[in-house]
Amino acid sequence: MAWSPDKTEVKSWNEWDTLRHVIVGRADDCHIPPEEPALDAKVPEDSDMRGQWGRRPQETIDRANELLDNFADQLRKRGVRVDRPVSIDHSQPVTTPDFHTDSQFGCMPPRDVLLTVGHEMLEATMSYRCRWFEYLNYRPLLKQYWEEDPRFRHEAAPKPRLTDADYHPDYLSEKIGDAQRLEWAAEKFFVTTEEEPLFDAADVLRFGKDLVVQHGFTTNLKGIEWLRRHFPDHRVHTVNFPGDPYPIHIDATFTPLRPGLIVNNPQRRLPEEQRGMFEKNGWEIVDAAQPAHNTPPPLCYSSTWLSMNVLVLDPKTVCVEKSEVYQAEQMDKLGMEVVEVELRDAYAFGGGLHCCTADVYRDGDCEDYFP
Ligand code: ABU
Repeated sequence: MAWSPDKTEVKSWNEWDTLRHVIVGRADDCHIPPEEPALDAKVPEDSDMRGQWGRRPQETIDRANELLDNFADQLRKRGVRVDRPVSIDHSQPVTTPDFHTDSQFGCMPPRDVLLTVGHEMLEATMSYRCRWFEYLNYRPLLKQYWEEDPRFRHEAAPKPRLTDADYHPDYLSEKIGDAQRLEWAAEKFFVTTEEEPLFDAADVLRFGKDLVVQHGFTTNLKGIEWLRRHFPDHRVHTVNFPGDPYPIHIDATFTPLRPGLIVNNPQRRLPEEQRGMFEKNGWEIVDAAQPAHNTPPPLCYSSTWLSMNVLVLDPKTVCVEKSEVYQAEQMDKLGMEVVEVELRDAYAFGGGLHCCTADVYRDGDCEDYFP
């Protein structure tokens, strides 16, 4: 049955079928959390964020919200239904029997927390202590979907304990250097240990029957095994991108645009031995264009490669950040219609156009693209 804006239905099997319903995050009450092992390992060593924490300046929150609201309106004008999270109080500390942190993070990148696979939305375990309760920002929406869609499966992965045993102490040093980080990445030695299953939803890409999952800082092998057991009708593939000294989240690294076409970060190429399933099935993997910026904006966790963190609206249309002119030009050459969206001043709140959204409904069914 065709999608109707008057009826709530959760369904999305891949990253590119026509998008009908989406969640767009908010910058409300976003905090820079205090130091903690998994977060510190991701903050670049020369970053302006080192050593400071607290609520983000109000003018930056207002500006990010203005951009996120405009993006939501742009999507609505194109006929997409847009929902927004309800911010909890992120200044509240989190104390469990196993850890304490003095503040939380925010509700800007829903893609990190929520994984939609078919009729299911799965709350990820997360691996940062400051993000342990982040799912609560989305609970009012998930409650509504559950009440309105009888087929909707609301699932939550087991909450991790996040004791010190979850983190390799080698990553706690302030100065590690990129050479050492790259050596560790090549050895698949990341900040998170194999103490318990850990994953962020943004480490997972959906290709119908296949889920492609990055093993890195935020997702460990037990997390991938957990996903494999949780989705027994899927094939779950582990991938690595050894060129990335700070490997979190696959969506500024490997971006499928439509069946048969992926753009790959040229500094984080998929190793030859992991390309088999794509090559055998005639998929093209092309190098992404260079970012338009040499540095991320102030107080930003992410790299300049948010340039390729795009949101595909359908197999011929893609949202690209407005200042990312080289990425837009490449998308055009690849036959995509480009929708420009201004978002750079919201990057610091947790990412780009893919990060700041989570799929609720896309047309299409669960296809096998890699038979
Ligand atoms: N959340 C995506 C960030 C990835 C990157 O910093 O390149």
